[in-house]
Amino acid sequence: MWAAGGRLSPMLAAGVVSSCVRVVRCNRRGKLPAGSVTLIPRRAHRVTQHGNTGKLERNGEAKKSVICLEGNIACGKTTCLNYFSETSNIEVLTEPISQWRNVRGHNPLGLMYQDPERWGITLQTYVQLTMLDRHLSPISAPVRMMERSIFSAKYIFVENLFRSGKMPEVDFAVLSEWFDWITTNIYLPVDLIVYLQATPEKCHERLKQRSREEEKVIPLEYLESIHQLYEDWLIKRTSSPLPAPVLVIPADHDLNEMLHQYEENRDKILHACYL
Ligand code: TTP
Ligand code: MG
Repeated sequence: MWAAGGRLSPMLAAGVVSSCVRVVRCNRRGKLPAGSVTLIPRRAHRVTQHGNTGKLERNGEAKKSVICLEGNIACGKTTCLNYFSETSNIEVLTEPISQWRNVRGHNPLGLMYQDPERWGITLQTYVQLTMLDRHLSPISAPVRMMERSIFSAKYIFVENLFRSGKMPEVDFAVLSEWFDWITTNIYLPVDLIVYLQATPEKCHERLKQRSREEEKVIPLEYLESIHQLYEDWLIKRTSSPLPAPVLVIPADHDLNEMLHQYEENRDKILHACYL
């Protein structure tokens, strides 16, 4: 499932220089600390090579399952996460969107929607960092459910900006280099992808209802492109590699029916984690 890495220096492989590996941590309010990085205590999160893949991973943690919740903008990911957050033994991680709207007083999300050619790289670089931070943060329950992943940020949003001619080739190349380095050298396990499959029309309707300021400029065509990329990735499987098996849940239904579906799929979701 994962490409073998094996690019570590002998010293890193032996864990000798593990204290040099820094991981940016969120503070309690979920914000990246301004101007600083925190060194994860060596004993708690020593970085070693993963036995099968040769990638960097934290050790000292029992095997935990990671589920990534995927789907178009406003398809209902947060609602689904909120539902499962009431289940014991599941840790829920919502998307770091507040960080994308406010990094040291700047709003890269808003800037990107105003001028994607200029600010797409800025937003997507920061999305990639914050998603990596999410993937690497210590897991506090046997099962983690997280909103999106570093994979969809790249395979869907970066890809969409590039394909639609809104991201210069050089920006795409630099982001791709970063992404490839991260996924080659760092072990980011995902056990299951839950795909909330909604029509672009339904997402557009929900988007207008919730009325997030930055998103008021999003036309239906944008959601159609994102939808197509998701379908190619998770259903047709013709585009980017899949990091995990996929469970598809139709997501056009009203809230009550969606909650019912989540309940019906509860075992599949939890069981699939132990595959
Ligand atoms: P979503 O990840 O779709 O989150 P959401 O809360 O809107 O979805 P849901 O209602 O299903 O919970 O997107 C948040 C915003 O961030 C949206 O405007 C799309 C944008 N975005 C990017 O521009 N680039 C990215 O890489 C990602 C992940 C999101
Ligand atoms: Mg959300």
